[in-house]
Amino acid sequence: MSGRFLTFEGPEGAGKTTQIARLAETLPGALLTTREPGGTKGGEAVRSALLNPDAAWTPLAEALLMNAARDAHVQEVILPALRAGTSVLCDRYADSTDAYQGGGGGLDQDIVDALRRWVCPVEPDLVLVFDIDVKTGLERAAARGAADRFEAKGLSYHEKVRARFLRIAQRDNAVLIDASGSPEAVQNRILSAVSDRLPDLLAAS
Ligand code: Z5A
Repeated sequence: MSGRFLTFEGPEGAGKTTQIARLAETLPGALLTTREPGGTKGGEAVRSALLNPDAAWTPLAEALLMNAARDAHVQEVILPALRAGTSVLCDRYADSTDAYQGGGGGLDQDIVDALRRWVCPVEPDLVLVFDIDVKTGLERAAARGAADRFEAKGLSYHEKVRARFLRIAQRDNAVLIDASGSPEAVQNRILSAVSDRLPDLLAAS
């Protein structure tokens, strides 16, 4: 596998989507940007079901659905791209299941870990974990329109999600990105982290 795999993680409204677009414009070489849940036709259908504010899913059902979508995404999109030498910038991946269903929803860690072993044959080269004060993130997301099912969960749920992301950021393949301040300031922090951890990606042609 020769492409690099970068994932963007963090709480709601942290600015991941904005920053993926900016990084994709900056990086040389073959690149694919994608997202979870989603990234395939089936995955996007699962996404609609999961975000529907009228639906009620338990944390276990959420984790199963997220991983059903992820399996298709990994097999149909991520692995073929990496094998072809294309780097992948992915808006959320398995660490979101850990943070939301595990941290926020209280799902047993053994289940989260087992699903990851079954569904994820590839782990990211770099996980950019965005960190933002929960209220600020939710305000940013709310400014865009009606709340989806995850945005509508309470403040304490989102605080637990953030706490789990802070733990994930301590892993060797992860780096914590302060997502406060202007989009330009956040972009500079990301470029600095990528240049530090994956200098070959910035040099690729
Ligand atoms: N989920 C899960 O539970 N388990 C899983 O395994 C996976 C996902 C894979 C996906 O919804 C939901 O699925 C997600 C977790 C769950 N829900 N939550 N919570 P989504 O894709 O709609 O949610 P999201 O990933 O959090 O996306 P988001 O709300 O769009 O946030 P974002 O991508 O981090 O932020 P953004 O779209 O770039 O920016 C949000 C707004 O803030 C927008 O108006 C921007 O213009 C603005 N913005 C961006 N940067 C800044 C700065 N620096 N300053 C001020 N304003 C800014």
